[in-house]
Amino acid sequence: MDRTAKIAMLRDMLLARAFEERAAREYTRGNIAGFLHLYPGEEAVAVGVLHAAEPADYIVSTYREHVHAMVRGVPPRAVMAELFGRIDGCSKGMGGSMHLFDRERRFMGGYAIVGETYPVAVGIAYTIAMRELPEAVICFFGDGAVNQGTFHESLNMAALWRLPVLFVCENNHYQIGTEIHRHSAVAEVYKRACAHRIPAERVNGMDVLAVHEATRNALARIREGTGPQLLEFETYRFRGHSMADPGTYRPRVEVQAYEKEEDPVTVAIGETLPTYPTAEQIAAAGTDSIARMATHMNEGGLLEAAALEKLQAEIDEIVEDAVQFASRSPEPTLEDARAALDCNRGMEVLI
Ligand SMILES: Cc1ncc(C[n+]2csc(CCOP(=O)(O)OP(=O)(O)O)c2C)c(N)n1
Ligand SMILES: [Mg+2]
Repeated sequence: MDRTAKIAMLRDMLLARAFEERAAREYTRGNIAGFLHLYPGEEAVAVGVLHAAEPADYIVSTYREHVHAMVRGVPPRAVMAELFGRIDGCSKGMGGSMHLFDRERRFMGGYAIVGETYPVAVGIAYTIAMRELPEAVICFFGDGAVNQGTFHESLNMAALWRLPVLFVCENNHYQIGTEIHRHSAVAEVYKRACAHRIPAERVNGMDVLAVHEATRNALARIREGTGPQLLEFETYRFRGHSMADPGTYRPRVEVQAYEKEEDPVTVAIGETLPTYPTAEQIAAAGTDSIARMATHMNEGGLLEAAALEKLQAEIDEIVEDAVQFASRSPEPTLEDARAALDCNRGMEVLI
């Protein structure tokens, strides 16, 4: 992978972190209503996967999807305006945080129901297979979503019909407050795929280069016509499940160990954090996936510290601009809502 491609990935990870931390602030200021599920800590997964995808591929994601949408090319302005519930949002302000959508970029949603993404992905993949196109569907889901019936129904169909789906598990080890060993009899998600004869692999989701490499290989196999693949990325979210969640069920030493990639015992001995980490503490944390990539670039002579600072400053401006844009955008009217209800009139397809 060349320097430009690596810088593009690092840039998207920095944007992801800055955007989400700002969204948290706007939520506490009352500018964003409803649920808000943030992505800090997990950036390497969305960035590594989506940088390996082609523009013709389709993406189906969960309610923790702001970063997936932006990496796919949805402008930060359109994402922030959607979080604010404004007409210039990518779903015209009527979807909100959990329902981002952009047909042009083949970003087929944001879904709030756990386990909802699989059947949608399988449906799209079925159409691709019928048309014999060289496209694929990337279907994101969490570790908690693998216990839904739709997981097995969809994997079975996808395997049986050799559909071009890449199933991507973002295993952050928690289903809200329930740790994976308390919600799953088989805690290694990738092992479940063998029940449906789907090749699967577990990868370090904190290493963006490893995520990218695994995804590129899996997509290449899918395009050869071998049928679906599953990748499990082990990752961790630094914040609570949503903004409504103080995250008190996770031992502080565990959170800190993931952020700093430190030995939990050492962290426990020297435990210093008096409360759940703040955004500033998270940002100042040690070698998380972003710092890991930045170090890789720096040590490889690909990006100097000054260039990184400049990149960070550019990103801060983009995020500020997105917030200003969202603040200026009007709320949708009743007429807008009516027009949205009618948007598919005349496009019905009879089978
Ligand atoms: C069918 C259904 N049941 C319950 C919920 C409530 N719920 C929202 S998120 C969530 C946890 C899902 O955890 P996971 O799949 O691991 O994703 P993560 O939030 O960790 O990214 C639950 C149970 C829901 N949205 N849909
Ligand atoms: Mg989870």
